[in-house]
Amino acid sequence: MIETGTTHETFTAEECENFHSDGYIIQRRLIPIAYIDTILEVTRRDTGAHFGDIEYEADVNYPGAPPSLDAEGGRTIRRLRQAFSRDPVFSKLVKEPFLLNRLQQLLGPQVVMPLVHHNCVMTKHPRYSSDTGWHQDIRFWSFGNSNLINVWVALGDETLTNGCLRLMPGTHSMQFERHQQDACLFLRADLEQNRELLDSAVTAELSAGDVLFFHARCFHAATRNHSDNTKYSAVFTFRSLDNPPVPGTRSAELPELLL
Ligand SMILES: O=C(O)CCC(=O)C(=O)O
Repeated sequence: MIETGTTHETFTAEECENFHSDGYIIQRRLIPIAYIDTILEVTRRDTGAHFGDIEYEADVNYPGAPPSLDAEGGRTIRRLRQAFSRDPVFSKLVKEPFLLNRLQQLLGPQVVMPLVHHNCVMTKHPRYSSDTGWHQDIRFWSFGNSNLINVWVALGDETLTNGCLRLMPGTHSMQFERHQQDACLFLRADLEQNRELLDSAVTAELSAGDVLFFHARCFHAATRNHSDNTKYSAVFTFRSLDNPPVPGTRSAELPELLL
C-alpha cells in the first residue's frame, strides 16, 4: 500500500509498520498551502536570479541533460541547493510537529538534519531535464549506519508524465551484490538478476502538500519531465543524534541542525 491520507500529527502504528517494511510512506496534504506558496516564491526568486548554490542539469550528465553548461539548455537548473540558507521558511517547516513528530517516531527522540545532503528544492523543467537511474541515496553518504530518512515535499502535482519518483518497496532492508550496480552505483536495468526488483517498482504520484518519507537505502528513480510545466519539490534528510557522519568525509563537511 503506498498512500495514507491523514490530518493527525503522528503516524499510526500501522503507518510506522508500513514504513519499516516498505522503506517509504506517503502522507497526503500534510503541508499547509501557506508553506507551499512561500517556498515556491523563494524558489522562483532564486531560480530567476540563478542565486546561491545551484546544481545544473548539465552538471549531472544523466540521460537527457545538456552536455555542458554552454550547450543549448546548459543553464537549466536541476536543484537549488542549501535551501536553509535561502529563507527561514525551511527551518520553520522542519520543526513543525506534523513533520518532527513523525521523524521522531521513525528515528528516535533526537532528530538531526544534515545540511550537506538534499536540503534543496528540485526543479524539473519540461525541456532539458534528465532521467535519474535507480539508486540508493546513501551510496555516497558516510554515517555510522545507513538509517537516514528523506522527506520529499511535493510543491505541485507529481505524476509519471512530469517525472515523479518511483520506488522499489523493501529494498532498504535488502542486500545487493556489487555487480548488480554499475560503476556509478545505479542498479543495472540490463541484468536479468534485477528483473524482479525492477518489476516491483511503485509510482509515488503526489499533489501539492503531500509528503513522501523514504529510507536512504530505498532504491528510487525518476524520468525527465515530459509535461509542459516545471515540477518543484523540496527535499530534506534526517538522522538520529546517535548516528553521526564519519569524520573527514563529505557527510561531515557542513554543520547540522539538532531539531
Ligand atoms: O527527481 C529525480 O529525478 C530524482 C532525484 C533523486 O532521486 C535524488 O536527488 O536523489
